[in-house]
Amino acid sequence: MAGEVSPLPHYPFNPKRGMMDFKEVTCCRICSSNRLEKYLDLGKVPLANALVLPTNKYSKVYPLEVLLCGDCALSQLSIVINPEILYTDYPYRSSVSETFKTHCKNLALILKSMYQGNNFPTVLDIASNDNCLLKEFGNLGFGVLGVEPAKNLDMFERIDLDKVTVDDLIPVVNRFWSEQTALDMLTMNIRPNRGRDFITAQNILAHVNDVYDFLKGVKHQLDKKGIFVVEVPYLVDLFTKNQFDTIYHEHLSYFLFKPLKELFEFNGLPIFKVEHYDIHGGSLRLYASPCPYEIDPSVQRQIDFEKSNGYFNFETYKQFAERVNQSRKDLTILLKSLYNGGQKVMGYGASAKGISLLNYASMDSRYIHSIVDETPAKQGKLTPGSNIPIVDFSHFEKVSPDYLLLLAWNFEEELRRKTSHLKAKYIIPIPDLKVSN
Ligand code: DWN
Repeated sequence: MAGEVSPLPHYPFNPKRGMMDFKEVTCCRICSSNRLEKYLDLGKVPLANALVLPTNKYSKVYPLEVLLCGDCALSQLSIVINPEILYTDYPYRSSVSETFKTHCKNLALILKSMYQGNNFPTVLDIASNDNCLLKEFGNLGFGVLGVEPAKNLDMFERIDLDKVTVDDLIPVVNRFWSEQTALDMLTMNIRPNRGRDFITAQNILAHVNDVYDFLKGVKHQLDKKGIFVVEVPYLVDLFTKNQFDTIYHEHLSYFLFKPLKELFEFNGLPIFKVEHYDIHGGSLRLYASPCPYEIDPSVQRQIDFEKSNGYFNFETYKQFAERVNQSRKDLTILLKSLYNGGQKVMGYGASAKGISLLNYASMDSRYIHSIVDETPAKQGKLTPGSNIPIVDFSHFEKVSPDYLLLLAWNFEEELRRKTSHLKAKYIIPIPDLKVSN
């Protein structure tokens, strides 16, 4: 029933250490295998989005290790951080990036073209953040609803499941997505009679520990002919473009397509089409439905691609780990040499990946003067671990850096366009460290 139903799995209480804020992974979250083998260890680092105040620079650190399942080839972290800690006070805002907003507009147009009904289509967006995607659906006449757990996103009306007040703003159920949340929404009649035509989930599935519970929730809310559209970062891009900075505690899983196909089929949501997009460094978009839509050739093509490129061979993972360790050293050497040469370096984009990268390379405010980020919720705070000040755009003029380290390299074009008036050189850390004008 509605109310404060915690979606959290049990986090063992240890009286000597207080309530545990994480738990160990003992089996694969997709196939339950215990054949988990570590292939990457990035040490103990703080939570990437746990920004700190100048008055309290302490950041708790946690192990960051990636394990490969010997049965289904899912890559996954060795621990799960309590999601209440990660997402209740969440600084990330999707809409800061024009690139991502355009990506969302294109997705909404594609789904509108796929809709075959004869009235207004409805869409539920899971982890709707600041409604970056839902606004695009709303502009196209969709009936929209979000589900978002963060308590510090105050751009939209929230639905308190104890007293539903759906108004013409974008209504958002302020809860973690789970089967229980989906059932509570049914109890409160927050579901069109015929179920939702679309459910979207961008960059959330990799953050979820109990993916079976997540998909059961989708089944409760999706129409029998509805389409579930999921976007996830793709492990092949992570490896081929050396995007090791995207490995941090929010990302519990690093997906190949094959384990996802098996997971969705087991849960009665077979994937009938898969596409690749460059957004966020490289993502897969999956189209799934309980309805037996014709299976697009892209599905088998993706499986064949992963097999023929060695992603079911442990050697591939060992080679990636060697490349990561070299990349960390290269960045440290460059930033230290610039520091010793009296050069002033600023970061651009206090992204979770960028904060992680600086911690892997043990870089702090000695080497990086400050980081510009245009997310108001991040400004005035310090990066966890490295304790680098996060400042607003005006600081580029005030500081006049010699170098700009693009920590949001996935938006390189957008960042370059906005700073072309500066005289600084650019440091692009990923896929391979390079300095350019
Ligand atoms: O999966 C996730 C992705 C989708 O978003 C989450 N776990 C957390 C987050 O990861 P991230 O922080 O690495 O994402 P971004 O979108 O690469 O972060 C970009 C950062 O740069 C944001 O803090 C916004 C900032 N930014 C800016 O200040 N000016 C970005 C652009 C494009 C700009 O023009």
